[in-house]
Amino acid sequence: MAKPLYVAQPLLPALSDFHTLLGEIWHSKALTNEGPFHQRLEAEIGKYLDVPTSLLFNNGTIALLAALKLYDLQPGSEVITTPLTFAATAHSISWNGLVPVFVDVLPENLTLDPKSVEKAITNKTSAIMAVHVYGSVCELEALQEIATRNNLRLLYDAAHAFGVTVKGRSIASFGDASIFSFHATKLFNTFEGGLVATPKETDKASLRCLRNFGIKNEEEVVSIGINGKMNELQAAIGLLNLPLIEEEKRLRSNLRKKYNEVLGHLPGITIQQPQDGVSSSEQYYPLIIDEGAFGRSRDEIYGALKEHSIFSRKYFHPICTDFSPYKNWKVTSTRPSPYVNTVKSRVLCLPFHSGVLDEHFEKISKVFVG
Ligand code: T4K
Repeated sequence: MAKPLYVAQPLLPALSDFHTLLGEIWHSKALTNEGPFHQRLEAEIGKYLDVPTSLLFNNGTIALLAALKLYDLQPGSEVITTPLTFAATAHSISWNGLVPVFVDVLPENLTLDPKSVEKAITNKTSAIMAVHVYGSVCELEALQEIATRNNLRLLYDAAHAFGVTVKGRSIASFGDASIFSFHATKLFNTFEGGLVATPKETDKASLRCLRNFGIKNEEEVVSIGINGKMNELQAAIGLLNLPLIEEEKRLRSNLRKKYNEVLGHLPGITIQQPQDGVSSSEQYYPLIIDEGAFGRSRDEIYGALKEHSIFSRKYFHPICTDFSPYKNWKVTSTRPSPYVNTVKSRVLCLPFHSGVLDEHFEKISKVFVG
């Protein structure tokens, strides 16, 4: 049996470098609560993302929870989001006592469809939570215009979009807040980790407080916070991984070109399209497989790859409205039938990382072109 190839492979620093930092942790005995590595990593990422507020969290889901909490949205109010995402997006809304309202995605880039968003707005809507799914950037201007006109908060789940720029501007500077994930499967990982970035310096104190149980000082607890702190082991990995991501991105970008050359012209296969002025996050390599035009279904390709021990993933199928907590909830769309219900059985993410070797690439190509 061949060694398995997975959809993701975590970036890891040299073990000896990690040992050195472990030695410093053992020496200082600072394990958590904004220790020295945490402070250094937070400062470095703040610079990298080029935003005034950029706070580390222990994972992306807690970062989502805290970001939503920041705005004191009316309990029970509605937050418009996409069903084509990881469960954490919808769950973070529900855990805040808010109601996720699902709307359709655009066929061009699978992000939230602004016209469907508009259609879903009611007098109970308090926010929009859009997702830069697979690193494809949402319709930033249209969503901001809708949010401003309707007095709604606009948050971006940017778990797949770390380091993306739009015409030179950091993705983290759009909307009210952007949330990143530094999970093991992400381009930049801290084993588990996350971050909330906002374009406002004034958010920093409240978010910091929310991250630390709502504690303002030794005698005052001023908000219903959570334990969202990243520990020193995670921060040490982050400090060592951050300088490695440009090389990993370069290798992934080469792999993307190779995949595109083989798959980009096949009838019935749609590859992720570059967006004007947008730098790639190099997070995922999603495909849309139209069985009618290609001759084989997404599930057949998934199975054929598996026979070679190549584990692609059907992210994000099932979609949120297939999960039991949101089962059969409505998906608002301007189309007669939501596009998301068609595309969910067509999307497939291929292994996309520097561990995909020529021999893997040959096998994957053969599965598609025979
Ligand atoms: N918003 C969005 C849009 C997200 O996609 C996510 C997370 C979040 C929010 C929440 O952020 P976090 O709270 O997770 O920071 C994975 C990840 O667990 C999850 O972080 C990610 N999105 C989601 C898309 O994928 P699974 O269930 O697919 O992971 P798993 O364990 O099957 O991993 C996939 C493959 O990666 C494995 O087959 C092998 C490889 N792998 C994985 C891990 C965990 C490794 O080689 N080493 C590892 O340690 O969810």
